Amino acid sequence: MAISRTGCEGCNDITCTSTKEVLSQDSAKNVITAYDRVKSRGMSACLFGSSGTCCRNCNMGPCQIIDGVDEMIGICGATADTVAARNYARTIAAGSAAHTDHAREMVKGFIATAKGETPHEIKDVDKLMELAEVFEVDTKGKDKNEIALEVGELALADFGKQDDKPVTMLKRAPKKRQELWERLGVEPRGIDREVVEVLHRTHMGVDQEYKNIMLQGSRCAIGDGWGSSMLSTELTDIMFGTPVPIRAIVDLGVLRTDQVNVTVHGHEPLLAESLCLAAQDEEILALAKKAGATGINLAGVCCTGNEILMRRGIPVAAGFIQQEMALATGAIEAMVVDVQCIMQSVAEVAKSFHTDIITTNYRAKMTGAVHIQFEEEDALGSAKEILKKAISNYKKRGDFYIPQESKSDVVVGFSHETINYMLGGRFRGSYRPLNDNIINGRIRGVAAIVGCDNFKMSDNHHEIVARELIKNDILVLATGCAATALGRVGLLRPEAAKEAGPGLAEVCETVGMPPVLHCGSCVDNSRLLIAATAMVKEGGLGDDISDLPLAGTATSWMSEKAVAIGQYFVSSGVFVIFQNLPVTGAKKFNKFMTEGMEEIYGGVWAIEEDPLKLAQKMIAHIDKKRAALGIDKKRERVLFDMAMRRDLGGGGLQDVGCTGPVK
Ligand code: SF4
Ligand code: MSK
Repeated sequence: MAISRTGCEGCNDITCTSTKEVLSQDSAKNVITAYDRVKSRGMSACLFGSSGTCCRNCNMGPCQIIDGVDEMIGICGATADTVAARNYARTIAAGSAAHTDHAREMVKGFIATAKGETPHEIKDVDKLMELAEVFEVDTKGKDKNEIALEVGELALADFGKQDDKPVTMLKRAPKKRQELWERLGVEPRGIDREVVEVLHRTHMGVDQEYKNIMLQGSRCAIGDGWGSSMLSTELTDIMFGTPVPIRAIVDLGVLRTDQVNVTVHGHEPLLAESLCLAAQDEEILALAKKAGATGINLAGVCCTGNEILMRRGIPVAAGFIQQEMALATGAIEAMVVDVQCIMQSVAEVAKSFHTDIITTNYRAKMTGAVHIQFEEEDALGSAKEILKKAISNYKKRGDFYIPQESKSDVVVGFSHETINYMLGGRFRGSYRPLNDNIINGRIRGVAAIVGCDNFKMSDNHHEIVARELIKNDILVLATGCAATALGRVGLLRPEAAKEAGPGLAEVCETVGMPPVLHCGSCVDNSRLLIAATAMVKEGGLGDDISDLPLAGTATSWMSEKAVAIGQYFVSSGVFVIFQNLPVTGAKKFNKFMTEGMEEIYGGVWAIEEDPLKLAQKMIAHIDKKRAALGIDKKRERVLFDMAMRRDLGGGGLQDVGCTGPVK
């Protein structure tokens, strides 16, 4: 049966203006999107799959388990709790594997850069020195490339380490947390090893005790968050520069009528950074002009977009949920993709236009796409070849529609170092003022909104959650496609402070920062672990991450990576709430995940489908932590006097290098 094209009729789940505008154009009339596929299915998702109790781990099944019904356990006797835990741990392993393989590429690119084999360079020497200390590299008498090479090789070794000592980056966690992990036996030993062990232990007939399975699930997730993801973020920063606040624009209106539009989609910034360099190359610009364009307009999609948005102010055209809409404009000459979150449907949508989908990574090919392998040792050459292909399409552009008005100003680039500096003031650079503002109640707590979009839900859930949080004086840190979604609705502008509660608004206005801080791509959630650790180390808010008035959500999660991220936050002591999780079909396992985890880690999972109630549960958790710290009675407002303003205002946006007029 053909999928019916609903376009934007009955788009009651779409609130995004640019999406609606593009889908209602004649030029997009043949485009079938994920929204159409969701509607055409006409049936709800499989109950066993969505509640976690479908097992196909051996060929006696697949077995659909109904908890409490004797004849509905697995053929092998596996119970609902075992099956749901095994599936959950496998989801964590898959998400961790995606981050890990991404991180490995970044470490290898870092090593190649240290050896002078790429067009990039070691930019952030301070951060390199910090990492050298973590890896105990003797830096005396060595230049930055020699140090980087040693750090890179030691980092790479942590992926395949075979001894039983913890991976190196774990020592960055609060002391008490490290001791807890050691007691529980969940310190990751080798980053790859933990993924392999999850797959082994969840194979038919191995680990059949849900709590024990989840110990390994946590170990694998910790290896992701504190290991591979953190390595990826840090080495990427050292190579391409640690982000500082920068002005930019997001949404489909960033596409240009007069330029060759090239979107970069996926996750690994090595290719995107090379494209940024190649787009300024004289030969390439001359070719673009010869084709009748005034230049090359690079724009991001998903997290590759977030990487170059944060570091270079390159606009982001679309998050995950708008990848098909970007193509449906008919204005894109090439969508260049690497790995993760690239929907196979983009190749089909592109067929209606002159657009090439260009795959660039041997690990991620797609029927209907053109493949141009990105060669790290000839990064600029590969990038130029890709841009030449895009330029050759420019003259073929047919009817197109760019929603010109749909572009939102954003200020992005809030790395942990920036937050430290901005809130710490001109001379100090510390988390003291943030902690003090939490203690005195101006800021009630901190919340992370991370992760994906999901076509099964209305597209405004991130916004509902964020508005409720900031209204209640909770500072929001956002990453990934959630951050893009919040940018589209104007919450990444300093002016959005008007919508915050009085205490948070006062802090934001004094510093000149938005109430929602864009902290990077989905792999950059490790920045939030570092920020939380810095808050603990600063003092006054307990002695572990689990003591902080902190909560996290991946509202509208889609990817397995989101579950891995959630689990590394829970295992680090954070309350994490999703709109749904595949645990509800297994009673004991569900209770363990949503209650029992707290006894072990101080962090716990929660589930709430309604986005407003979800935000309110985050606030309730933050208040619970405030009460435990004894700072719940101090929420009466303390107004800034001039001295306090001077003290805090010294580290404002301009001081950290927030540059450039909004284009
Ligand atoms: Fe069924 Fe057990 Fe095989 Fe899973 S492992 S498919 S529950 S028999
Ligand atoms: S791209 S993992 S949809 S955040 Fe990182 Fe976005 Fe989620 Fe992919």
